[in-house]
Amino acid sequence: RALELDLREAWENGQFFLVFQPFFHVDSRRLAGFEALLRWRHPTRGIVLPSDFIACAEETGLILPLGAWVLTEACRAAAEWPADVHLAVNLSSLQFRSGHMADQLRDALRASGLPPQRLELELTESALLVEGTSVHSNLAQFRAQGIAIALDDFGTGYSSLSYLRTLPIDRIKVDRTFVARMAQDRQHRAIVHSVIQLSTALGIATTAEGIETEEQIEILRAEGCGYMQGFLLGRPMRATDARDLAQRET
Ligand code: G
Ligand code: G
Ligand code: NA
Ligand code: MN
Repeated sequence: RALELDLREAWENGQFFLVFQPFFHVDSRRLAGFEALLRWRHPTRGIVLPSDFIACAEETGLILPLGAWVLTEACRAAAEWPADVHLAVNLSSLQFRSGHMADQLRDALRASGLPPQRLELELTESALLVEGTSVHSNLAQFRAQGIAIALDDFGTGYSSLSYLRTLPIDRIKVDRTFVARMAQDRQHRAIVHSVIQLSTALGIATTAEGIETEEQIEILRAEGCGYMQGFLLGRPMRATDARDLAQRET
């Protein structure tokens, strides 16, 4: 059956849910927040990951109501966490192009009571680079409300380092392909080093993705990376487990 039909049915039958993967301060190893990640419980295929359905959801336009639902649900969950635990939500560039982003953000924050200072929006390079100034003015408006903007999967796209200076961002997430190889490969380590150096000089926070070994944590500490995320530290978990972890850790 066509994925498109399956997706429509999934939306109508409430088969989507969120999991939350924690991220931590490198220095103290304290919990800093959670990233909301979308999952689809398919009736026969089991749990389906975003890489297998986000593109289709974008093509069919489903990403707009689905994205609004993600924002609402994630903010509702985060409102139960201690006040210093932040929430990161992934956004598709299509959600920006819809022109409804500002309204959706306002509604999700208002309905949940989550302060905007605890919300961060994750965008990929392609979303930030291709779109031009309307996205940038949107982001500036969100940042003025206290919402943070993160550049996801950094290093996998085409953006130049000098471009970082002009982007309205608060955080860079160093893609896990670099983190995975930095302990063994000098060139990957050099890239991680340079990104952290430049980001820090520009006042941009850094999060390293895909931490799987203690050795990687040691390298990140030596390089001055601020935040880290990965299976070694915490897998994506259900909202109730995230809440328990947040209350235990803070
Ligand atoms: O755990 P994982 O396979 O879920 O996530 C892979 C990627 O899928 C994320 O980095 C992100 O780019 C994308 N993703 C996850 N959840 C969402 C979501 O709610 N909305 C959008 N647009 N993308 C998501
Ligand atoms: O694209 P984005 O980086 O936002 O999504 C995170 C994706 O990376 C999710 O699919 C998540 O399950 C996965 N992920 C998170 N931590 C790790 C890790 O330590 N190792 C690996 N291999 N994947 C991870
Ligand atoms: Na992300
Ligand atoms: Mn990422």
